[in-house]
Amino acid sequence: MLKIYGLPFSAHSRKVIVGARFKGLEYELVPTIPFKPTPEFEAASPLRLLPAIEHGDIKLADSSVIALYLDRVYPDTPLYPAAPADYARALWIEELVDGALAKHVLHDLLMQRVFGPKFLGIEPDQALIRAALEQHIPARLAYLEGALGEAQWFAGSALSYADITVASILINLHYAGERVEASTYPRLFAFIRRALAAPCFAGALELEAAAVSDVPELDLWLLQQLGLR
Ligand SMILES: N[C@@H](CCC(=O)N[C@@H](CS)C(=O)NCC(=O)O)C(=O)O
Repeated sequence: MLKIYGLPFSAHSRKVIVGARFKGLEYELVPTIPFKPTPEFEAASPLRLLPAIEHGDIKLADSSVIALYLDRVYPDTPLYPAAPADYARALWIEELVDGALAKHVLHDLLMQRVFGPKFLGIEPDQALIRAALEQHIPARLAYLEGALGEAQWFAGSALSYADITVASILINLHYAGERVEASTYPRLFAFIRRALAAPCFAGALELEAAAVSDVPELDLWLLQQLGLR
């Protein structure tokens, strides 16, 4: 069975969980706190980042690497498009989110506002929060809004890991107390709702809704909007 070291409300873990559900894989989620690593987790994720997997003899870290691996092992339920241009585009969207949006959502907002004060006793860095909200995040959201255009999905004509990646980080943006407003980002606003209605996402979010109760500081507006809370 696929073992996933992660947390339901970690954006990168969710990407792997949703992919596993799309593919109909049996999986075990091993709740893992990155700064309290177990030897098993660290053996799979030497950088101590969530998520990591064990699959038979294979141990792997990094959500994108895991996604590519699972898509090769289970090709009958593809989550990367076959056409080369669409495939490359899926990889690019993942890279953009992971390399240039995720850290601003996860570190500059969620860590400063919620996890740092709650678990590590740190004071929020207001300059970091301001730069994320005024510069980094709006620039990336505007890019994604344009990249989606009139399409339903980010890469090709079906749900792919690109969509799972974008939707997943946007969930965490909402957990941090921000909104993707229909007035500013109409396509992304509709996209989130379309993506989260997919059975693989809806099922994962139902389980996640139970886990987020442990962190009442998270803003659950989006889950409430979707009827999941
Ligand atoms: N590129 C990595 C990023 C993983 C990542 O940043 N994971 C976060 C949780 S969503 C984490 O483990 N953070 C803990 C830390 O930064 O110490 C991936 O795609 O898996």
